[in-house]
This record gives sequence, structure tokens and C-alpha cells, in this order.
Amino acid sequence: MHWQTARFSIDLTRPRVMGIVNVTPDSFSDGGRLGDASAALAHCERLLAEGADILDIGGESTRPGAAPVPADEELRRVLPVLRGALAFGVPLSIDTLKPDVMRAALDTGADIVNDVDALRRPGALEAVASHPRAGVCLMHMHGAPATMQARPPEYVDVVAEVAAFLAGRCAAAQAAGIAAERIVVDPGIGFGKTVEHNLELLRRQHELLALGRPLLVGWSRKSTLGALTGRPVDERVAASVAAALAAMQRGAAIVRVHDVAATVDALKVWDAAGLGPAGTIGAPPGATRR
Ligand code: 7PM
Repeated sequence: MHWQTARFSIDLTRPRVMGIVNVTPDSFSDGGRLGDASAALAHCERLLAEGADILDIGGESTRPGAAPVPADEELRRVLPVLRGALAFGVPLSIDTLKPDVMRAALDTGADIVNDVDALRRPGALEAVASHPRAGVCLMHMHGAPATMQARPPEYVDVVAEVAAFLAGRCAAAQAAGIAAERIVVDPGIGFGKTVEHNLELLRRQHELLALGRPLLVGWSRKSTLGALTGRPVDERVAASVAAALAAMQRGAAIVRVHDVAATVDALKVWDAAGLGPAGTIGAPPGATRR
């Protein structure tokens, strides 16, 4: 199985690691914008040295209750980083829910759109469809970013509801002209879900494979791991690695992580133990240039 993206066809017969690059003032600010971009690019280089397969570049925090950032400000943050990162020769993902940002990022050379809103904003489907090879990650979120955790979300069957939502968004994307091979799906851990919902999505994750699309999952440093371990966000590396392995074990193709080195080490051992997807031994290196 491959994920078709703008410049790369990504081989998913081996576990893939997407490294998170947050380009928000709280992450890389040194007061100047060029400085911010070069600090973010240095972070990209570090994640690649640690073994990241894909870089996910985001300029707006999608965390529950976060203040929205205007599109022009988001573009001022991400475009210089995107331009610089093109030279790394790896698949680049833009983490945004704004159609204008998607278009500008794809025009600049981004390979993938990672949308926590699953292309639900007006114009988002068209923005991705108009780039004939761009990849997309469609994520489930209960409600809107500002409100999703405001009150405890209710589901009759969280796995069935997430699967039905993702099936609907895949159908909408394909109806808009986005070929199935360009699409991966994501259960959206922590987005309008309680600890128990998130764990149910992990335990029954294999049910989401019936959608017929590769799964991308993000457990990295999330609050469910804090609830399980009692640890603050900066002490969740081991918990995050364990969650990433568990997700891979249940059929995830790609894990979205902050701690690339630790995750890659763990996946090497997991893979060597024969626990990886079928056909991993001797598989060619993943992202083959088109
Ligand atoms: C606070 C809470 C800060 C959550 C940041 C986050 C995902 C994503 C994010 C995910 C995909 C984070 C999240 N999470 N995109 N963007 N899947 N596809 O941990 O799970 O970065 S934001």
C-alpha cells in the first residue's frame, strides 16, 4: 500500500513516522520572523536526523479552545519554513484547516494537507482537489476546535461514529475528485473525546481499517496519556512511544509524533521482532521520488 502525495509515493509497508513542527510564537519565537523560520528549519533537520519520514508543519494551534489565527498570519509563519524545507527532499505536510492556507501551501510545494477538520470548511475540498496529486489526511473531530471539549462529548458507539464520519468524508473527497490513493484517515485522538473514548478507539482501532484507507494516528503527549500515567506533558515520552507502538500493532500506517528519536528506536525493535506489517523485511526505502 502506498500513499500518493504531490512529489512522493510513500510506501506504507513499513511503519512511518510524521514529525511535528509547530511554527507558533510560543514554539520558536526569538523576536524576528526570519529567526523563527530558521529555528523551525533547524528543528526540521533535527527530526529528519532522528528518522522522521514526513514533516508536519503547522502555524495555528489546533488545541481545544485555542485562539484562531488569521490566514495571513498563519501564512507568514509557515510559508518561509515550507520553502526552506522543500530542499530536504522528504514529504511535507501542512497542518491547517483553512482553504486559503491549503492553496498557498500546495502552490509553494507542500505534498500533503493535514486537516483536523477533514476538509469541511467551504472551499477546502476544492483546494485539495485542484492539486491533482496532493495527499490529504482526513481527521475526525467532534464539534469545532473552539468548542469540542467544552462539555463531555457523547457517543453511542465512538468507534462506529468515527468510522461513519470518516467514510462520509472519504466519499465527499472522492466526489470532489480526490482519488482514494491520496487519502489517509485519522480517528483524531483527543479531539472531542474523553479518556475512555480515546482508549476505545485504540482497543478497537482495527475496525477503522475496514474503511480501506491507511490510518494515521496521533497520541503524542496527549492528555489521555497524562490521565493514564499521572505525568505532565513534558514527561510523556515513554507513554507516547507505547501508544504509538500499540497503534502500529493495531494496524496504523503512520504515527504523528513530537519525539521522533524515541519513536523510531522503538519501531526498529518492534519491526525487527517481526511485529511490523507483512513484508517489512527487505522492503525498499519508503518515500520514493516520482
Ligand atoms: C493540544 C492538544 C495541543 C492537541 C496540540 C494538540 C493531531 C493533528 C493535532 C492528530 C492529525 C497535537 C495536537 N493532533 N493532526 N493535529 N492527528 N492528523 O498533539 O491527532 O499536536 S494538534
